[in-house]
Amino acid sequence: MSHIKACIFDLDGVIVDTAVYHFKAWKRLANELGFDFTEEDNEKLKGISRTQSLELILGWGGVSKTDEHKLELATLKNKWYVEMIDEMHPEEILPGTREFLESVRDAGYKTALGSASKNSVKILEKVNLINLFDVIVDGNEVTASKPDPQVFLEGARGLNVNPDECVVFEDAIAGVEAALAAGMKVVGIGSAETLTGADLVVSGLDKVNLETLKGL
Ligand code: B16
Ligand code: MG
Repeated sequence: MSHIKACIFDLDGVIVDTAVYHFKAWKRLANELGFDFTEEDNEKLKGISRTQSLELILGWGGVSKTDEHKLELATLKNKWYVEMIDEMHPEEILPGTREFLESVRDAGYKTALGSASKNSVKILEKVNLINLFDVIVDGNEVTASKPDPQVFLEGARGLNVNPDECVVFEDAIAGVEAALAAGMKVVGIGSAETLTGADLVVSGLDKVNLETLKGL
């Protein structure tokens, strides 16, 4: 018998596909610095923080910068990224997301967001989903990025439930590792080859329902 009481959702790659906007903004930055990187490289940026992403990208370009300049570059990338997410609308919500959120809330489960992004509130407002979350924990609150479990443990704490009463929905391997380290169940969103360790892997939230939660 499942004792799940709460669902914690990653944002990018689970609720909306903002990865495409991150990619465009990072690519623009890399191009201005005189190099390029591939969509394959971009996969490695999923779920990790803005500053860690910048470090990886500068490494790929063989470019070194002072800490002050790195801050300027991250700020510039975020400005371009925010210009794009400012144009987001509810049609960009990934299939099944609103329906699943509404059904779990109607059934009495609590809901939280557990994202590395510092822009999560803006995105949830733009796609009109903010009211479906009891608690939001994101990159503004945490001091340690995924795979550290902090973001999900803070979510459980905010919801007043135990970690083992939570299931996390996550598309990035760093996020699956964070959820497992938190002692939570994990539903991977993506491919089972990549998301090893997840209790279940599906292609999207349109493939899960209340029965899925009971089976965990
Ligand atoms: P920001 P998630 C993550 O969101 C993205 O997957 C990752 O690519 C990004 O670097 C990170 O947010 C930080 O985003 O620059 O907006 O603070 O998947 O944890 O929801
Ligand atoms: Mg993600």
